[in-house]
Amino acid sequence: MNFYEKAGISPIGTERRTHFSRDVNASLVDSNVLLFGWVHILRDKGKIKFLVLRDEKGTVQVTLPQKKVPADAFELAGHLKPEMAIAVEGKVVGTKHLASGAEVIPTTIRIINTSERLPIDVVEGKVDIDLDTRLNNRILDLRKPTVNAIFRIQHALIRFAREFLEQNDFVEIHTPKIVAEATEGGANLFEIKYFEKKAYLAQSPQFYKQLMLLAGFGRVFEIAPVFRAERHNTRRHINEYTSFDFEMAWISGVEDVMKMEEQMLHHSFKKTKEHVAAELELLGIDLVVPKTPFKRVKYVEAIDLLNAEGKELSSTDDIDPEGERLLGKIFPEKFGTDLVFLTHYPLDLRPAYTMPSMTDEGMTESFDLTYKGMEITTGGQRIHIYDLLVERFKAKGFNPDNFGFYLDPFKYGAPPHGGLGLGIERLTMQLLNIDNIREATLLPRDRDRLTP
Ligand code: AMO
Repeated sequence: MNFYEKAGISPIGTERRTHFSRDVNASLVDSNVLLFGWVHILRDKGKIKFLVLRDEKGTVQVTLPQKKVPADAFELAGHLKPEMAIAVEGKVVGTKHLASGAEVIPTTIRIINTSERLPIDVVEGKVDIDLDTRLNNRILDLRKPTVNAIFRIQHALIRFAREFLEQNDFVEIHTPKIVAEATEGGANLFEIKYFEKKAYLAQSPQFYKQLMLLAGFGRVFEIAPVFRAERHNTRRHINEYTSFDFEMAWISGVEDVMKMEEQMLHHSFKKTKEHVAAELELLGIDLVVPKTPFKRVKYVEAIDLLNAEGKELSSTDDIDPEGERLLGKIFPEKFGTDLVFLTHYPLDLRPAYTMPSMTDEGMTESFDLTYKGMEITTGGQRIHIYDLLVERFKAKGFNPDNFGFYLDPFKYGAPPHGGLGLGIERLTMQLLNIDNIREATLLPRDRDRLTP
Protein backbone atom coordinates (compact mmCIF):
# COMPACT_ATOMS: atom_id res chain seq x y z
CA MET A 1 0.00 0.00 0.00
CA ASN A 2 1.36 3.43 -0.85
CA PHE A 3 0.66 6.40 1.41
CA TYR A 4 -2.27 7.58 -0.69
CA GLU A 5 -3.95 4.21 -0.35
CA LYS A 6 -3.15 4.12 3.36
CA ALA A 7 -4.85 7.50 3.80
CA GLY A 8 -7.81 6.35 1.70
CA ILE A 9 -7.41 9.22 -0.76
CA SER A 10 -6.78 9.67 -4.47
CA PRO A 11 -3.33 10.50 -5.78
CA ILE A 12 -3.16 14.12 -6.94
CA GLY A 13 -3.10 13.25 -10.63
CA THR A 14 -1.83 15.44 -13.43
CA GLU A 15 -5.02 17.21 -14.54
CA ARG A 16 -5.40 20.91 -13.87
CA ARG A 17 -8.60 22.59 -12.78
CA THR A 18 -10.49 23.90 -15.78
CA HIS A 19 -12.53 26.52 -13.92
CA PHE A 20 -13.04 28.19 -10.58
CA SER A 21 -16.37 27.87 -8.79
CA ARG A 22 -17.47 31.37 -9.73
CA ASP A 23 -16.95 30.67 -13.46
CA VAL A 24 -19.80 28.18 -13.38
CA ASN A 25 -22.71 30.12 -14.83
CA ALA A 26 -25.29 29.82 -17.60
CA SER A 27 -22.70 30.54 -20.29
CA LEU A 28 -20.97 27.24 -19.47
CA VAL A 29 -24.05 25.02 -19.80
CA ASP A 30 -23.16 21.63 -21.38
CA SER A 31 -19.41 22.14 -20.83
CA ASN A 32 -17.33 19.68 -18.86
CA VAL A 33 -15.52 21.15 -15.89
CA LEU A 34 -12.94 19.93 -13.40
CA LEU A 35 -13.04 21.77 -10.08
CA PHE A 36 -10.86 21.48 -6.99
CA GLY A 37 -11.89 22.75 -3.59
CA TRP A 38 -13.34 21.97 -0.19
CA VAL A 39 -16.61 20.41 0.87
CA HIS A 40 -18.43 23.48 2.14
CA ILE A 41 -21.99 22.26 2.68
CA LEU A 42 -23.54 18.78 2.37
CA ARG A 43 -27.25 18.05 2.11
CA ASP A 44 -28.48 14.49 1.73
CA LYS A 45 -32.11 14.17 0.61
CA GLY A 46 -32.01 10.44 -0.05
CA LYS A 47 -32.38 10.07 -3.80
CA ILE A 48 -30.68 13.40 -4.37
CA LYS A 49 -27.59 14.79 -2.68
CA PHE A 50 -26.33 18.36 -2.76
CA LEU A 51 -22.83 19.48 -2.18
CA VAL A 52 -21.50 23.02 -2.16
CA LEU A 53 -17.87 23.12 -3.25
CA ARG A 54 -15.81 26.10 -2.09
CA ASP A 55 -12.56 27.21 -3.65
CA GLU A 56 -10.41 30.35 -3.59
CA LYS A 57 -12.93 32.32 -5.59
CA GLY A 58 -16.29 31.35 -4.12
CA THR A 59 -18.75 28.45 -4.10
CA VAL A 60 -20.64 26.32 -6.59
CA GLN A 61 -23.44 23.82 -6.18
CA VAL A 62 -22.79 20.22 -7.18
CA THR A 63 -26.04 18.26 -7.48
CA LEU A 64 -26.26 14.45 -7.48
CA PRO A 65 -29.64 13.03 -8.54
CA GLN A 66 -29.22 9.26 -8.03
CA LYS A 67 -30.57 8.49 -11.48
CA LYS A 68 -28.31 10.90 -13.31
CA VAL A 69 -24.88 10.26 -11.80
CA PRO A 70 -22.64 7.17 -11.85
CA ALA A 71 -23.32 4.85 -8.91
CA ASP A 72 -19.77 5.15 -7.52
CA ALA A 73 -19.94 8.98 -7.48
CA PHE A 74 -23.29 8.85 -5.68
CA GLU A 75 -21.92 6.34 -3.18
CA LEU A 76 -18.77 8.39 -2.57
CA ALA A 77 -20.79 11.57 -2.00
CA GLY A 78 -22.38 9.77 0.94
CA HIS A 79 -18.98 9.52 2.60
CA LEU A 80 -17.95 13.13 2.23
CA LYS A 81 -17.35 15.24 5.31
CA PRO A 82 -17.10 19.02 5.74
CA GLU A 83 -13.77 20.51 4.62
CA MET A 84 -12.49 17.43 2.81
CA ALA A 85 -10.40 18.50 -0.19
CA ILE A 86 -12.03 17.12 -3.33
CA ALA A 87 -11.94 17.12 -7.11
CA VAL A 88 -15.24 17.17 -8.98
CA GLU A 89 -15.51 16.49 -12.66
CA GLY A 90 -18.84 16.91 -14.35
CA LYS A 91 -21.18 18.73 -16.65
CA VAL A 92 -22.62 22.18 -16.16
CA VAL A 93 -26.41 22.32 -16.34
CA GLY A 94 -28.68 25.33 -16.15
CA THR A 95 -30.94 25.91 -13.16
CA LYS A 96 -33.37 28.63 -12.19
CA HIS A 97 -32.92 27.93 -8.48
CA LEU A 98 -29.50 29.50 -8.17
CA ALA A 99 -28.34 33.09 -8.69
CA SER A 100 -25.47 31.82 -10.86
CA GLY A 101 -27.97 30.10 -13.15
CA ALA A 102 -25.95 26.88 -13.23
CA GLU A 103 -24.85 23.86 -11.22
CA VAL A 104 -22.60 20.87 -11.82
CA ILE A 105 -23.78 17.27 -12.24
CA PRO A 106 -20.69 15.18 -11.53
CA THR A 107 -19.32 12.21 -13.41
CA THR A 108 -16.56 11.59 -10.85
CA ILE A 109 -15.74 12.84 -7.38
CA ARG A 110 -12.32 12.19 -5.88
CA ILE A 111 -11.24 12.70 -2.31
CA ILE A 112 -7.90 14.52 -2.46
CA ASN A 113 -7.55 14.77 1.31
CA THR A 114 -9.57 13.79 4.33
CA SER A 115 -10.76 16.07 7.11
CA GLU A 116 -11.27 15.31 10.75
CA ARG A 117 -14.15 16.56 12.83
CA LEU A 118 -13.93 20.36 12.78
CA PRO A 119 -13.23 22.34 15.96
CA ILE A 120 -15.09 25.35 14.51
CA ASP A 121 -17.57 25.70 11.71
CA VAL A 122 -16.34 27.07 8.42
CA VAL A 123 -19.88 27.73 7.21
CA GLU A 124 -20.80 31.15 8.48
CA GLY A 125 -23.65 32.01 10.73
CA LYS A 126 -24.15 28.48 12.05
CA VAL A 127 -23.06 29.24 15.60
CA ASP A 128 -21.62 32.38 17.10
CA ILE A 129 -18.18 31.60 18.42
CA ASP A 130 -16.05 33.91 20.46
CA LEU A 131 -13.04 35.59 18.90
CA ASP A 132 -10.54 33.74 21.07
CA THR A 133 -11.76 30.33 19.88
CA ARG A 134 -11.72 31.60 16.33
CA LEU A 135 -8.15 32.83 16.69
CA ASN A 136 -7.07 29.55 18.29
CA ASN A 137 -8.31 27.92 15.10
CA ARG A 138 -7.32 30.78 12.84
CA ILE A 139 -6.35 28.69 9.81
CA LEU A 140 -9.84 27.21 9.61
CA ASP A 141 -11.38 30.55 10.60
CA LEU A 142 -9.65 32.18 7.64
CA ARG A 143 -11.36 29.70 5.30
CA LYS A 144 -14.67 31.47 5.96
CA PRO A 145 -15.36 33.58 2.89
CA THR A 146 -16.13 36.70 4.94
CA VAL A 147 -12.94 36.35 6.98
CA ASN A 148 -10.84 35.61 3.92
CA ALA A 149 -12.33 38.65 2.20
CA ILE A 150 -10.91 40.98 4.87
CA PHE A 151 -7.37 40.11 3.83
CA ARG A 152 -8.09 40.28 0.13
CA ILE A 153 -9.34 43.81 0.72
CA GLN A 154 -6.30 44.58 2.87
CA HIS A 155 -4.09 43.32 0.08
CA ALA A 156 -5.83 45.63 -2.40
CA LEU A 157 -5.44 48.65 -0.11
CA ILE A 158 -1.72 48.06 0.22
CA ARG A 159 -1.24 47.11 -3.40
CA PHE A 160 -2.71 50.37 -4.66
CA ALA A 161 -1.09 52.54 -2.00
CA ARG A 162 2.23 51.04 -3.09
CA GLU A 163 1.29 51.59 -6.73
CA PHE A 164 0.69 55.28 -5.99
CA LEU A 165 4.04 55.69 -4.25
CA GLU A 166 5.87 53.93 -7.06
CA GLN A 167 4.21 56.25 -9.57
CA ASN A 168 5.56 59.11 -7.45
CA ASP A 169 9.21 58.04 -7.40
CA PHE A 170 9.30 56.39 -3.98
CA VAL A 171 11.87 53.60 -3.57
CA GLU A 172 10.93 50.58 -1.47
CA ILE A 173 13.45 49.86 1.29
CA HIS A 174 14.00 47.13 3.88
CA THR A 175 15.52 48.24 7.16
CA PRO A 176 16.66 46.22 10.21
CA LYS A 177 14.13 45.13 12.78
CA ILE A 178 16.83 44.31 15.32
CA VAL A 179 17.96 47.69 16.58
CA ALA A 180 20.13 49.31 19.23
CA GLU A 181 17.85 52.12 20.40
CA ALA A 182 14.19 53.11 20.73
CA THR A 183 12.80 55.47 18.10
CA GLU A 184 9.49 56.30 19.74
CA GLY A 185 10.46 56.36 23.43
CA GLY A 186 11.20 53.49 25.77
CA ALA A 187 7.78 52.68 27.22
CA ASN A 188 6.73 49.93 24.85
CA LEU A 189 10.05 48.48 23.76
CA PHE A 190 10.78 44.75 23.51
CA GLU A 191 14.26 43.96 24.71
CA ILE A 192 16.11 40.99 23.22
CA LYS A 193 19.40 39.30 23.87
CA TYR A 194 21.76 39.88 20.96
CA PHE A 195 24.79 37.70 21.74
CA GLU A 196 26.69 39.67 24.38
CA LYS A 197 24.71 42.86 23.80
CA LYS A 198 21.29 44.20 24.61
CA ALA A 199 19.14 44.93 21.56
CA TYR A 200 15.52 45.78 20.82
CA LEU A 201 12.83 44.89 18.32
CA ALA A 202 12.16 47.91 16.10
CA GLN A 203 9.13 50.00 17.10
CA SER A 204 9.25 51.78 13.76
CA PRO A 205 11.64 52.16 10.80
CA GLN A 206 11.73 55.83 11.82
CA PHE A 207 15.48 56.48 12.09
CA TYR A 208 16.47 54.37 9.12
CA LYS A 209 13.84 55.68 6.74
CA GLN A 210 15.01 59.22 7.57
CA LEU A 211 18.64 58.22 7.16
CA MET A 212 17.92 56.83 3.68
CA LEU A 213 16.98 60.37 2.61
CA LEU A 214 20.31 61.51 3.97
CA ALA A 215 21.81 58.62 1.99
CA GLY A 216 20.63 60.16 -1.25
CA PHE A 217 17.22 58.62 -1.90
CA GLY A 218 14.70 61.37 -2.50
CA ARG A 219 11.66 59.36 -1.40
CA VAL A 220 11.42 55.98 0.31
CA PHE A 221 8.76 53.66 1.69
CA GLU A 222 8.66 50.47 3.70
CA ILE A 223 5.85 48.06 4.57
CA ALA A 224 7.07 45.82 7.36
CA PRO A 225 6.39 44.47 10.85
CA VAL A 226 7.12 46.59 13.89
CA PHE A 227 6.91 45.64 17.54
CA ARG A 228 5.30 47.34 20.50
CA ALA A 229 5.31 45.93 24.00
CA GLU A 230 1.89 47.40 24.77
CA ARG A 231 1.08 46.42 28.30
CA HIS A 232 -2.67 46.37 27.85
CA ASN A 233 -4.87 44.23 25.69
CA THR A 234 -7.11 46.74 23.91
CA ARG A 235 -9.29 46.45 20.83
CA ARG A 236 -6.92 48.67 18.85
CA HIS A 237 -3.47 47.58 19.99
CA ILE A 238 -1.47 44.53 19.04
CA ASN A 239 2.15 43.78 19.82
CA GLU A 240 3.29 43.22 16.28
CA TYR A 241 1.69 45.20 13.49
CA THR A 242 2.49 46.09 9.92
CA SER A 243 3.64 49.64 9.54
CA PHE A 244 3.25 51.36 6.20
CA ASP A 245 5.87 54.10 6.26
CA PHE A 246 6.98 56.68 3.79
CA GLU A 247 9.48 59.49 4.00
CA MET A 248 10.17 62.29 1.51
CA ALA A 249 13.00 64.80 1.14
CA TRP A 250 13.04 68.42 -0.05
CA ILE A 251 9.59 69.17 1.36
CA SER A 252 8.70 72.76 2.08
CA GLY A 253 6.67 71.78 5.11
CA VAL A 254 4.46 69.17 6.75
CA GLU A 255 1.64 70.09 4.36
CA ASP A 256 3.53 68.28 1.56
CA VAL A 257 3.41 65.06 3.56
CA MET A 258 -0.31 65.36 4.28
CA LYS A 259 -1.02 66.06 0.61
CA MET A 260 0.90 62.95 -0.38
CA GLU A 261 -1.05 60.83 2.09
CA GLU A 262 -4.48 62.09 1.08
CA GLN A 263 -3.72 61.52 -2.59
CA MET A 264 -2.34 58.08 -1.82
CA LEU A 265 -5.43 57.06 0.16
CA HIS A 266 -7.74 58.51 -2.47
CA HIS A 267 -6.00 56.44 -5.16
CA SER A 268 -5.94 53.32 -3.01
CA PHE A 269 -9.61 53.54 -1.94
CA LYS A 270 -10.75 54.22 -5.49
CA LYS A 271 -8.91 51.27 -7.01
CA THR A 272 -9.71 48.97 -4.09
CA LYS A 273 -13.40 49.70 -4.61
CA GLU A 274 -13.08 48.57 -8.24
CA HIS A 275 -10.81 45.57 -7.75
CA VAL A 276 -12.40 43.87 -4.75
CA ALA A 277 -16.01 44.88 -5.35
CA ALA A 278 -17.17 41.28 -4.76
CA GLU A 279 -15.40 41.03 -1.40
CA LEU A 280 -16.72 44.42 -0.30
CA GLU A 281 -20.22 43.37 -1.25
CA LEU A 282 -19.85 40.11 0.65
CA LEU A 283 -19.02 42.17 3.75
CA GLY A 284 -21.79 44.67 3.07
CA ILE A 285 -19.37 47.57 2.83
CA ASP A 286 -20.12 50.62 0.75
CA LEU A 287 -16.63 52.01 0.39
CA VAL A 288 -16.78 55.80 0.27
CA VAL A 289 -13.89 57.19 -1.76
CA PRO A 290 -12.81 60.22 0.25
CA LYS A 291 -12.77 63.66 -1.31
CA THR A 292 -9.49 65.55 -1.19
CA PRO A 293 -8.27 67.64 0.49
CA PHE A 294 -9.13 66.06 3.83
CA LYS A 295 -10.21 68.40 6.59
CA ARG A 296 -7.37 69.78 8.76
CA VAL A 297 -8.00 70.68 12.39
CA LYS A 298 -5.36 72.03 14.76
CA TYR A 299 -4.81 70.12 17.96
CA VAL A 300 -5.89 73.13 20.07
CA GLU A 301 -9.10 73.42 18.07
CA ALA A 302 -9.84 69.74 18.72
CA ILE A 303 -9.32 70.37 22.44
CA ASP A 304 -11.79 73.26 22.22
CA LEU A 305 -14.33 71.01 20.48
CA LEU A 306 -13.94 68.41 23.23
CA ASN A 307 -14.21 71.00 25.99
CA ALA A 308 -17.41 72.30 24.41
CA GLU A 309 -18.74 68.75 24.95
CA GLY A 310 -17.91 68.87 28.64
CA LYS A 311 -14.28 67.72 28.76
CA GLU A 312 -11.80 69.77 30.75
CA LEU A 313 -8.54 69.61 28.83
CA SER A 314 -5.70 72.08 28.50
CA SER A 315 -4.20 72.69 25.06
CA THR A 316 -1.28 70.37 25.73
CA ASP A 317 -3.17 67.47 27.38
CA ASP A 318 -3.11 64.12 25.60
CA ILE A 319 -6.45 63.23 23.99
CA ASP A 320 -7.43 59.89 25.54
CA PRO A 321 -9.27 57.10 23.67
CA GLU A 322 -12.61 58.39 24.94
CA GLY A 323 -11.77 61.86 23.59
CA GLU A 324 -10.77 60.27 20.29
CA ARG A 325 -14.10 58.48 20.09
CA LEU A 326 -15.92 61.70 20.87
CA LEU A 327 -14.05 63.43 18.03
CA GLY A 328 -15.08 60.51 15.84
CA LYS A 329 -18.67 61.64 16.44
CA ILE A 330 -18.05 65.38 16.29
CA PHE A 331 -15.99 65.39 13.06
CA PRO A 332 -18.54 63.74 10.73
CA GLU A 333 -21.32 65.92 12.18
CA LYS A 334 -19.32 69.11 11.89
CA PHE A 335 -17.26 68.50 8.76
CA GLY A 336 -19.21 65.75 6.97
CA THR A 337 -16.16 63.50 6.65
CA ASP A 338 -14.59 60.43 8.26
CA LEU A 339 -10.98 61.39 7.52
CA VAL A 340 -9.59 64.32 9.44
CA PHE A 341 -6.00 65.47 9.96
CA LEU A 342 -5.23 66.68 13.47
CA THR A 343 -2.24 68.99 13.17
CA HIS A 344 0.21 70.92 15.36
CA TYR A 345 0.55 68.50 18.28
CA PRO A 346 2.22 69.80 21.45
CA LEU A 347 6.01 69.32 21.67
CA ASP A 348 5.60 67.25 24.84
CA LEU A 349 3.44 64.70 23.05
CA ARG A 350 5.74 64.10 20.11
CA PRO A 351 9.05 62.24 19.75
CA ALA A 352 12.38 64.09 19.80
CA TYR A 353 12.83 64.01 16.00
CA THR A 354 9.69 66.12 15.37
CA MET A 355 10.15 69.63 13.98
CA PRO A 356 9.02 72.33 16.43
CA SER A 357 6.54 74.80 14.97
CA MET A 358 7.64 78.34 14.18
CA THR A 359 4.07 79.59 13.93
CA ASP A 360 2.42 77.80 16.85
CA GLU A 361 4.39 78.27 20.06
CA GLY A 362 5.02 75.03 21.98
CA MET A 363 3.60 72.93 19.15
CA THR A 364 5.12 70.83 16.35
CA GLU A 365 4.87 70.50 12.58
CA SER A 366 3.18 67.13 12.95
CA PHE A 367 -0.15 65.43 12.43
CA ASP A 368 -2.30 62.39 13.04
CA LEU A 369 -4.85 61.19 10.54
CA THR A 370 -8.07 60.04 12.21
CA TYR A 371 -10.49 57.77 10.39
CA LYS A 372 -13.96 57.26 11.87
CA GLY A 373 -12.63 58.45 15.20
CA MET A 374 -9.46 56.39 15.37
CA GLU A 375 -5.86 57.40 14.78
CA ILE A 376 -4.57 55.48 11.77
CA THR A 377 -1.48 57.55 10.92
CA THR A 378 1.13 59.64 12.64
CA GLY A 379 3.43 61.86 10.64
CA GLY A 380 5.27 65.10 10.50
CA GLN A 381 8.17 67.20 9.42
CA ARG A 382 11.45 66.04 10.97
CA ILE A 383 14.30 68.09 12.33
CA HIS A 384 17.06 68.23 9.72
CA ILE A 385 19.29 70.70 11.61
CA TYR A 386 21.94 68.86 13.63
CA ASP A 387 22.20 71.25 16.60
CA LEU A 388 18.45 71.50 17.03
CA LEU A 389 18.13 67.72 16.82
CA VAL A 390 20.72 67.19 19.56
CA GLU A 391 19.03 69.86 21.68
CA ARG A 392 15.65 68.12 21.34
CA PHE A 393 17.14 64.71 22.18
CA LYS A 394 18.61 66.19 25.34
CA ALA A 395 15.32 67.91 26.19
CA LYS A 396 13.60 64.52 26.00
CA GLY A 397 16.18 63.08 28.40
CA PHE A 398 18.17 61.02 25.89
CA ASN A 399 21.94 60.83 25.84
CA PRO A 400 22.97 61.88 22.30
CA ASP A 401 26.09 59.68 22.58
CA ASN A 402 23.88 56.61 22.35
CA PHE A 403 22.34 57.87 19.11
CA GLY A 404 25.49 58.69 17.15
CA PHE A 405 24.53 56.32 14.30
CA TYR A 406 21.39 58.42 13.77
CA LEU A 407 22.57 61.91 14.71
CA ASP A 408 26.00 62.04 13.05
CA PRO A 409 24.79 61.85 9.42
CA PHE A 410 22.82 65.06 10.08
CA LYS A 411 26.16 66.90 10.17
CA TYR A 412 26.57 66.50 6.42
CA GLY A 413 23.91 68.46 4.56
CA ALA A 414 20.71 66.67 5.59
CA PRO A 415 17.81 67.71 3.34
CA PRO A 416 14.55 68.98 4.87
CA HIS A 417 12.16 66.04 5.04
CA GLY A 418 9.08 64.48 6.55
CA GLY A 419 6.99 61.36 6.43
CA LEU A 420 4.50 59.17 8.17
CA GLY A 421 3.63 55.75 9.58
CA LEU A 422 0.24 54.13 8.93
CA GLY A 423 -0.96 50.98 10.70
CA ILE A 424 -2.44 48.74 8.03
CA GLU A 425 -4.56 46.78 10.51
CA ARG A 426 -6.12 50.01 11.82
CA LEU A 427 -6.81 51.21 8.28
CA THR A 428 -8.47 47.88 7.45
CA MET A 429 -10.56 47.72 10.62
CA GLN A 430 -11.88 51.25 10.22
CA LEU A 431 -12.64 50.80 6.54
CA LEU A 432 -14.56 47.58 7.20
CA ASN A 433 -16.18 48.73 10.46
CA ILE A 434 -14.44 45.94 12.37
CA ASP A 435 -14.56 46.35 16.13
CA ASN A 436 -11.40 44.50 17.17
CA ILE A 437 -8.02 44.97 15.46
CA ARG A 438 -7.29 41.24 15.84
CA GLU A 439 -9.93 40.49 13.21
CA ALA A 440 -8.03 42.67 10.75
CA THR A 441 -4.75 40.91 11.57
CA LEU A 442 -3.94 37.65 9.83
CA LEU A 443 -2.20 36.07 12.84
CA PRO A 444 -2.41 38.50 15.75
CA ARG A 445 0.17 38.80 18.50
CA ASP A 446 -1.21 40.24 21.70
CA ARG A 447 -0.39 40.12 25.38
CA ASP A 448 -1.73 36.55 25.63
CA ARG A 449 -1.26 35.20 22.14
CA LEU A 450 1.91 33.84 20.57
CA THR A 451 0.36 31.10 18.38
CA PRO A 452 -0.78 30.18 15.80
P1 AMO B 1 3.05 55.90 15.96
O1 AMO B 1 3.74 55.32 17.13
O2 AMO B 1 1.94 56.88 16.22
O3 AMO B 1 4.10 56.68 15.04
O4 AMO B 1 2.50 54.74 15.05
C1 AMO B 1 2.02 55.00 13.75
C2 AMO B 1 0.74 54.24 13.49
O5 AMO B 1 0.90 52.87 13.76
C3 AMO B 1 -0.30 52.30 14.28
N1 AMO B 1 -0.05 51.72 15.59
C4 AMO B 1 -0.53 50.53 16.02
N2 AMO B 1 -1.33 49.63 15.42
C5 AMO B 1 -1.62 48.52 16.10
N3 AMO B 1 -1.16 48.22 17.33
C6 AMO B 1 -0.36 49.09 17.97
N4 AMO B 1 0.13 48.76 19.17
C7 AMO B 1 0.00 50.30 17.31
N5 AMO B 1 0.77 51.36 17.63
C8 AMO B 1 0.73 52.20 16.58
C9 AMO B 1 -1.32 53.42 14.30
C10 AMO B 1 -0.44 54.64 14.35
O6 AMO B 1 -1.09 55.78 13.83
N6 AMO B 1 7.48 56.77 13.69
C11 AMO B 1 6.10 57.24 13.82
C12 AMO B 1 5.47 57.48 12.47
C13 AMO B 1 6.07 58.64 11.70
O7 AMO B 1 6.07 59.76 12.24
O8 AMO B 1 6.50 58.41 10.56
C14 AMO B 1 5.31 56.20 14.59
O9 AMO B 1 5.65 55.04 14.68
O10 AMO B 1 -2.04 53.34 13.09
